[in-house]
Amino acid sequence: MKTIIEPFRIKVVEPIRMTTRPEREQILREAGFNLFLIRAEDVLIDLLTDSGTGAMSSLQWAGMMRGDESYAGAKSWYVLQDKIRELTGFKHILPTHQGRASERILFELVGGPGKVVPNNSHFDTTRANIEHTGAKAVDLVIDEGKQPTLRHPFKGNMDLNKLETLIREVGVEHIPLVMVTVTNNSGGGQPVSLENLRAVRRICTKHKLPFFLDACRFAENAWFIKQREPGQQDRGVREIVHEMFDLADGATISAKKDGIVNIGGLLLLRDAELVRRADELLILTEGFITYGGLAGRDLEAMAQGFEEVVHEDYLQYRIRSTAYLGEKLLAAGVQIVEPPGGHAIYIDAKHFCPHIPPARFPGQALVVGLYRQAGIRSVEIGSVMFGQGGTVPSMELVRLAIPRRVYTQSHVDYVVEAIIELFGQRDQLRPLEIAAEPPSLRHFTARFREL
Ligand code: P61
Repeated sequence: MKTIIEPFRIKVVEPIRMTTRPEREQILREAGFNLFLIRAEDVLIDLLTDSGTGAMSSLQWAGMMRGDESYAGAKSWYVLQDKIRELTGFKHILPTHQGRASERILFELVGGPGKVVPNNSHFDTTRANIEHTGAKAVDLVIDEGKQPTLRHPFKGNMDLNKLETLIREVGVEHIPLVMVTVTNNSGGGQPVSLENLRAVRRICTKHKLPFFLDACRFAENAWFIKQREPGQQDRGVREIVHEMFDLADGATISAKKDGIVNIGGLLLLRDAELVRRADELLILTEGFITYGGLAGRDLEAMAQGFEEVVHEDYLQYRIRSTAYLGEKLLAAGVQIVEPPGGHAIYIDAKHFCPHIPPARFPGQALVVGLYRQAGIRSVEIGSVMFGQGGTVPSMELVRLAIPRRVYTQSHVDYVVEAIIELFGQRDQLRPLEIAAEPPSLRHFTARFREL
C-alpha cells in the first residue's frame, strides 16, 4: 500500500472552533499582533510547538489511573525506571518536571564562569541555563546545517574540526562536557548521524571529556538514521536508540517531545559522584528522587509514552506526515528549510515576503497573516526572537511544529491550502514595528503595530 495512514483510531475528540475573519482581526489587534498573547481557544490549528501538545494513547490514560502517588518509592517510578533502563542502558535516572529542570541541575553542577559548553546548536533553554551559571554556550553545527536550501541527510551533525579547534583553543580544563542535540531543533529539526555521534565520542574519549545528549527527540533521530545512514536499514529503531545512548555519559530529556506526555523530563547520568550531587539538587528544587516534581500518574504516562515512541509504524507515520507538509509547500514554490525536519517545517520568510526587510519582521508578518487568513498559529524564529539588541539573525524563519498524533491528514491539507493561498497574495502581508517590548525574551510578550 502506498498510503501511510495514522496508525491509531480516535477514541476521544476535542472540538476546535473556527472564528470569523473580523473576530480574528479584533483578536490580533487586542494581542498586539503577538500570537503568544491570544487565547488557545481562538486558534483553529495550533502549530506553535510539538512540546507537551501530543495526544496520549488509551494505554497512557490507563496508566494515569494506575499511578501510585506514594511520596517515596512509588510503583510508578519503578515502571518508568525499568522502561528507561531498557531503552537507554542508563542505570542512574533522575525524574524532573521538564527538560529545562534537567538542564538547570546539570549546569549548576558543571557550569560556572570561565567554562565553555559546545553543542551542535544549543536550544534556547539550554543556552540560557548555561549562561545563567556564567559559562559560555558555543554552537558548532556543520556549515551545511546553516544553509536553508542545501540538502544533506544529517544537517544536525557537529563539525568535528570546529570541536577539535575549540578544545585546543580554550583547553580541556575549561570544557565540562560536550553536548549534541538530537534532533537539532534550532537548526530545523535536522538529525545527527550515528557516525557523527561515534566520532564526537572518540574525540571526547581522547580528551577525557564527558559526552552528553540533549535527547528530546531521540526516537525521531533514530528513525532518520535507519532511513538515511548506510548500513543501518536492517537494524531496529530500539537497537539504534540503545547505541545512541551507549555512546553518551549522560543526557537531558524533555519528555514533552518523544515521551509523548504533557509534562515531564529526565536526567540520565553515569558518573556516581555526579549522581550524588544531582540527587541533592533534585531534592532541593524538584522533589524526592523517585518523583522529581511529577505525580505518580505522570511517571506511568511517561513510561508508556517512551515505549510507544520507538514503535516503527508510529515513527514512519510521524516523519512522513511532517515531510508531506514540507513537500506540498515546496511543490507550490514556498521555500522551506530543506530537507523537511522531524517535528516541524520551517518556512523561509525572507523568500515568502521579499518586500519586508528583516527590521520590519517578515517572519512575524507571515505568522500574523496565517492566523488572519486561516486561524493557524505558528511561531517566528528570526528577528523578533533573536534580534533584540541589534543582532541580525542569518535566517528569518516561521516554524510549523506538528504535535504528536493530534492532527489528521485533512488538517495538514488545510494548512497547506491556507499557506499556498497566502503565498499567492503575499504582497499584501504587512510590515510590523515594535510598539512595546520587555528587556529580554521579547518574542513572548512584545506588542507590534502594523505599518
Ligand atoms: C519547542 F519557545 N522545546 O521546541 P522543556 N531542548 C530542546 C528543546 O526543543 C526543548 C528543551 C530542551 C520547545 C519548547 C519551548 O522559548 C521556548 O521541557 C532541543 O520545554 O523545558 C524545548 O524542554 C526544553 C519553546 C521551550 C519555546 C522554550 O517548542
